[in-house]
Amino acid sequence: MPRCSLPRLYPILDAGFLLRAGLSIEGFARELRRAGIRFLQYRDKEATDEVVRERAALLRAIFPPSDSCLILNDRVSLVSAAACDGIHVGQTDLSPSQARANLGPGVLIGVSTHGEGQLRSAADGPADYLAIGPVFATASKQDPDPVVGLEGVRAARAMTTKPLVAIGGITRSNCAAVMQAGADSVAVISDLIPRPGSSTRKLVEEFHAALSDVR
Ligand code: TZP
Ligand code: MG
Repeated sequence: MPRCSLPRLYPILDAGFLLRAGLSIEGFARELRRAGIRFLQYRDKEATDEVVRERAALLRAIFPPSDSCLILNDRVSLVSAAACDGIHVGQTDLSPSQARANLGPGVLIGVSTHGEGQLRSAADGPADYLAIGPVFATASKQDPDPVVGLEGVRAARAMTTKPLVAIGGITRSNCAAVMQAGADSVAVISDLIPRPGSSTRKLVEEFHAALSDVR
């Protein structure tokens, strides 16, 4: 059994997104930690395996296994070397079954799905949580699938009892509606990025306030 359980707010640190915005990976990670985050996905589409290992080591130092969970995106082969607690795979990565076979029972496995067919097959597999999205339009993913809307979240909820993560265009304003539609957790990239007048810490607090009213 994986030791990590899913929080309501599931931040994703997207290295490419941060660097394009002129922000430091370390600075953003430290700010998330100061805001109380203890469960983080590290997503890095463009970096080499070597750079991913280095950045994962930095994140692991900020989010140590003693109190935090670090989930790696895509790269099943790096989970052990990067000392991560889990892996998040997409439809074009290794399957959850292959990931489970390679990584064993203690590693948390999440899988992205983009509609009913994908969700149904993932629901029968060994993933610990299922992600559904994009719920709303997103600029954070290249070539995103069509949006599934709140209706897609409701349909996904009806198809599985596994923990359900909603992703794509989720903000402080719409996260409560997404949870009410049946999500257990909301995964967020852009609405946690600091901007003039709002630090990541404040954004996390606002998410928590919005999520505390739900169910
Ligand atoms: N998968 C589906 S949408 C998405 C991913 C990785 C991007 C989510 O980013 P944002 O900025 O929270 O919309
Ligand atoms: Mg992927």
